[in-house]
Amino acid sequence: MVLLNQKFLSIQRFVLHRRIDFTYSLALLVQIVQEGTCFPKFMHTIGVIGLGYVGLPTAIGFHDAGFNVWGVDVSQRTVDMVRRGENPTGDPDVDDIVPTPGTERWNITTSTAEAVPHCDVVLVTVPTPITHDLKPDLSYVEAAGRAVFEAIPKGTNTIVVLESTVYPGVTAQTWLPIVEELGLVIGEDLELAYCPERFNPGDAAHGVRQVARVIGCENPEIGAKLVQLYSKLTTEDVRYVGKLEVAEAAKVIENVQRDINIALVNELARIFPALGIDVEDVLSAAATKWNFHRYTPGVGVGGHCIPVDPYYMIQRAANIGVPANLISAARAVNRSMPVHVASVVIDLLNSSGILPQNARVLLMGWSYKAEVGDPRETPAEPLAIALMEKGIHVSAWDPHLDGTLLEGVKVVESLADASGYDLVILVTAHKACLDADWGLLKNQMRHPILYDGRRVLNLDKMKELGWKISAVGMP
Ligand code: SAJ
Repeated sequence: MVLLNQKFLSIQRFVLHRRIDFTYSLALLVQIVQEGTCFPKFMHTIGVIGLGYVGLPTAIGFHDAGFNVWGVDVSQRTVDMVRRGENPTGDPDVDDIVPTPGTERWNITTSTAEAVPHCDVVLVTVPTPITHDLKPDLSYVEAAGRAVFEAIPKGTNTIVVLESTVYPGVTAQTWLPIVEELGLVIGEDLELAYCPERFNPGDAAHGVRQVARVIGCENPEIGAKLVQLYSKLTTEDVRYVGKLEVAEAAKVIENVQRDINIALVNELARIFPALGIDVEDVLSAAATKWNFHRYTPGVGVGGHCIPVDPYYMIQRAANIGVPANLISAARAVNRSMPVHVASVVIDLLNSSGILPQNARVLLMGWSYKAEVGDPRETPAEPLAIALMEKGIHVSAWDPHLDGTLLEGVKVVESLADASGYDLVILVTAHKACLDADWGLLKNQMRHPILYDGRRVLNLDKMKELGWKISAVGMP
């Protein structure tokens, strides 16, 4: 009786709060009548293809939610680490949650062919990077899809969900030809759906179990079942939004919007200093208005999402001959920031009588953002390259990363050993950078010049400590 109330409550909630797809609620109703439960009885085993920053916490989330889980990764190193209960990703939030060896319902393998026949639903969480000429690289999505489809037993109607960020149309355009080539039948052997990952790396409040999700699928019944499946993973809202392209487009524009908003403040961080105004003073003033959305200018936009996904939208628009001028312009502004910061730093050195070819610069942080150990698309790299091109000796300290960062960049293991530098650039706002002993570091400097590339330091305090200060967006 309780269950029945819950089910009708959930429908009522949908009706009340959403402009719903009638067929969807009908599908939910039919399923309740047929199966007597709103949790599809055949969804017991979940497969996750790709155990990276997204896939591993997702696999762990479904395991914690009570499902049998098969995790697959092509990397033997990743599989060996996960099997040992270790965390192969650079995300510290995953460190303590990897199931220990021998845990029930937890199967880790490099073989998609071994895993898929056990699975009712297969989630594909592989990278969608860009090529060197800034074009979408769908090779991982294609390869993962083919491996999954080749392993699906006929007649099992396995649901395959793409979670990677793509442009609208990729799920169908990339996977349907392979499905047809393999002679599989949608509705009998498999169903395709799209549910973009949205979790925010380094932000425990927005992990895979705390973010709202959207589901795109041509079949509303499957859409209904996936809403319930993901409702077991996340505490937040899960919504069926209709066709695949709607969900694909929703995710990519979430990141496009963020890139554009950041580009605006980065552009202002170049305009206002030329007017003798500090951009942060302006942003603080503007932020007193209720609908001003504040972003922070910085040395650049990194990671495998924000500086990448807009190129997917740019390509899709180009394919249909519609200009994406704003998206392209924003990308250009954000891409230019590391070189801009390098030129400001070189001016700072010159104005202090330090020839670039004799200068030694220390980068505080290398990861693309705070509290993660992730160097992908980090702005630190083009910044270091631009400085080294002028003959500057570049070193970097990042407690979240091990080993070589970039050829030519000297890795500093401990700040206590960091001495004889002429200028420090704060590149990543790790807590360890903010909490560093800036007084001690200042005393170890050849020239105590500090450039805050993230506008996170208390610059007045730094000045009191004797640093000569400058920062992005500061005149
Ligand atoms: N950044 C700025 N100024 C800001 C905010 C960020 O310069 O005001 C920089 C960061 O330092 C970093 C880059 O932008 O270098 C991206 O960092 P982020 O925290 O904005 O985003 P990601 O890449 O870690 O995660 C994003 C998130 N997307 C959105 O917030 C719209 C996350 O929710 C997504 O799940 C993720 O992309 C993804 O996987 O797509």
